[in-house]
Amino acid sequence: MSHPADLLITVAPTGAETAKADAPALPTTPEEIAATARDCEAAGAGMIHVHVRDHDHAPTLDGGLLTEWVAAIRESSDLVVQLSTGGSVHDPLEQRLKVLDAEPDSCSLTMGTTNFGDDVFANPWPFVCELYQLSQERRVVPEFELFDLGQVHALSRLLDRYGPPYGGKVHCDLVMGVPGGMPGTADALVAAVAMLPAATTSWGATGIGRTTLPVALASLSKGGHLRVGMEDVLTISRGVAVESNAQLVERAVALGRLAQREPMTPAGARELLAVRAR
Ligand code: KMH
Ligand code: ZN
Repeated sequence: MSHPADLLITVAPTGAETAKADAPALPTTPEEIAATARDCEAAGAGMIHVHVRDHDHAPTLDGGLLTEWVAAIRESSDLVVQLSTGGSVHDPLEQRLKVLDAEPDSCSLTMGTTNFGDDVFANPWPFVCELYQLSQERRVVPEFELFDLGQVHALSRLLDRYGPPYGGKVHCDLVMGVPGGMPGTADALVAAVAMLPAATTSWGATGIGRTTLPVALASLSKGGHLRVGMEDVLTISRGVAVESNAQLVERAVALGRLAQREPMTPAGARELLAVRAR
């Protein structure tokens, strides 16, 4: 029996937190990200959430490298390209606004400041408002990253004040299990989903580290989408390192099929999110 392709799987392959030396499978060059995009699309991903690395494998927001990575992904895959505007906890706000110059299809947009382990992931309200208006102006579809319930509520305020995003769809991603944010539990996910603005058209979730499976299963149970990838988890089971991002996508596809959900193609993802035609 076939089921409609109604599950968006987003792969977040790199992040800004893990060192290449600690996880050699982490894609940190244009060639590696291109191969990752190709393999993850073949495995069932529809969108890629991208943090760029420099020639020393360190996180960067360098405009030239961002443009190069976006082009490399578009050459090897049809994935919806979402650039991170979160960057690393050390990136200045002005530089994070410049990410949109690289003309991604989508950008992440975190709805508030969060303690992030021993660091602070800064997203002051004026910055959130400026980035949101910039995304509307540049016709880039935001994905609202929600690390706690206060941020879910802040999204309602943002939409009330500035209207709908470019394209008219409101897509949210619950980022759970960050030390400092909401826990990666089914109870927290249910509470967050209950508070999503009425204008929400789609949402997904990801659980960091050991919360990855509980959050994925809870998201599927509530009809949500999935984000997976080495930005969020580095082990496939206790003590066993992830071999590749595609391996995590394959597991997400298998979980989805148990819930009778089929992965969307990138074309399906473009329609779901109403990204600008290129
Ligand atoms: N690296 C984190 C500090 C995003 O991509 O927008 C922020 C983050 C969220 O990963
Ligand atoms: Zn990210």
